[in-house]
Amino acid sequence: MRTQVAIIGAGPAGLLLGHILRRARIGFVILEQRSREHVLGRIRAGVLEQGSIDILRGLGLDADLKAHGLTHHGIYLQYEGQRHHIDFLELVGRTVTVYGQQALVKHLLAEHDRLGADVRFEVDGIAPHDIDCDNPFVTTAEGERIDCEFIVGADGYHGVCRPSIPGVAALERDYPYAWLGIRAEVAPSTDDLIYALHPQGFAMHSMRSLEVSRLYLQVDPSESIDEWPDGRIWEQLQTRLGVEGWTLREGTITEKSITPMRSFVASTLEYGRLFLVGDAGHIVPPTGAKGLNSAIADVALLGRSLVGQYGGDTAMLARYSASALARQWKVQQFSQWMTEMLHVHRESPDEATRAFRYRSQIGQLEYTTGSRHAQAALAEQYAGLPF
Ligand code: FAS
Ligand code: PHB
Repeated sequence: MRTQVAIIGAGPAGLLLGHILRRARIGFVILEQRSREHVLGRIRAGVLEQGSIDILRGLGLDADLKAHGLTHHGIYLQYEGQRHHIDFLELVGRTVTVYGQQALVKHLLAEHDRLGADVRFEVDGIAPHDIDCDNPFVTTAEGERIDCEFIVGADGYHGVCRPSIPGVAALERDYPYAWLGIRAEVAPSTDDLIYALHPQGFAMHSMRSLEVSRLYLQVDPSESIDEWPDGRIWEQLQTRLGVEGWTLREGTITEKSITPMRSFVASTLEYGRLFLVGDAGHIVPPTGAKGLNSAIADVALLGRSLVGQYGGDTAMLARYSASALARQWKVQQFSQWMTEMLHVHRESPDEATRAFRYRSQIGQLEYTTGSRHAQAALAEQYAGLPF
């Protein structure tokens, strides 16, 4: 088989890139190792920046988003029993939209199906070859060979593409905590998302619709979900999110899982005719709601660059990795800042250090919620830097 672009991975990055290429009449195939059901079943990100929505709207892919997305004007920062609203619309004139990654992937895939795209699931042993030549190709465990002109690694952190880049390095750090996330069949108890620092740990109240809540608790990375029966989860959420005069409604938990936290950036997002997008190239802790949005930003840039390349303008593609990484490091520092400000740091060896760290975080939150300049800086980054 021959195509122009072979996309490895059918997550949001791979599926969105396929839509951009189709509009420019550039041939592509999407190769996914997991089943369609697995890809559609993953519950992950929940917030889209305005820039991401503009990309989807420009591609005519926002029908479901318009019907089910929830526009939010800001977030709440909570500490020491106080809840402060950061009003993005008032501060920087932008909003964010709560819209689950699961719904986005479902819509992107349904559109590919409707338009007859070549998206293949349960493809084993996918391997890129000759990525530093003009005619790279991909092989599969079943012995198929797909000749192409470009290969795009949209295969996530554990994918096969990044390791195919000779000498690629990783700048990364782990965090001494993880997130326990639940999906509950209960109406949200808040209008905007609540990010709370509490002595017992971080907690967040998000949502997926006006009937479904999404909530998170900071836990130790070594903990197992079996140690967290539903009653203990709700008890901790009540403790960490509770403020006077407010009630957290509880409901049936339909999904719960623990996700470790890391920050990771590859030293390059390209090698020869192989390009990386999304989690294949970088990972952020979810505190800043940047993982999915960074993937969309990469795809918007690479998509435009490939369209330019086929139109004779080679300059954008030549700059793709440098441009995408420059934006990504701004996102990395924001995600790290939000994460370290809002989580309890138990890794410090002695109580005095832990107490100092916690009290300085309260100072950070008091400054941020008390300064219009600090709030505007948070709003500008949370609502999304320009693509
Ligand atoms: P993805 O990982 O989504 O997709 C990669 C695809 O490639 C997968 O379908 C995988 O099966 C496939 N693949 C892998 N190896 C392959 C191979 N060798 N051959 C073929 N296919 C291969 N972000 C937020 O903003 N907020 C959150 O709350 C949040 N929560 C998260 C929770 C979890 C458990 C995880 C893992 C991530 C979370 N993220 C969150 C980040 C997440 O949303 C990612 O940023 C987003 O999925 C990135 O999309 P992709 O780059 O497409 O990668
Ligand atoms: C979510 O709704 O899943 C979500 C929202 C904001 C975050 C992380 C996750 O920062």
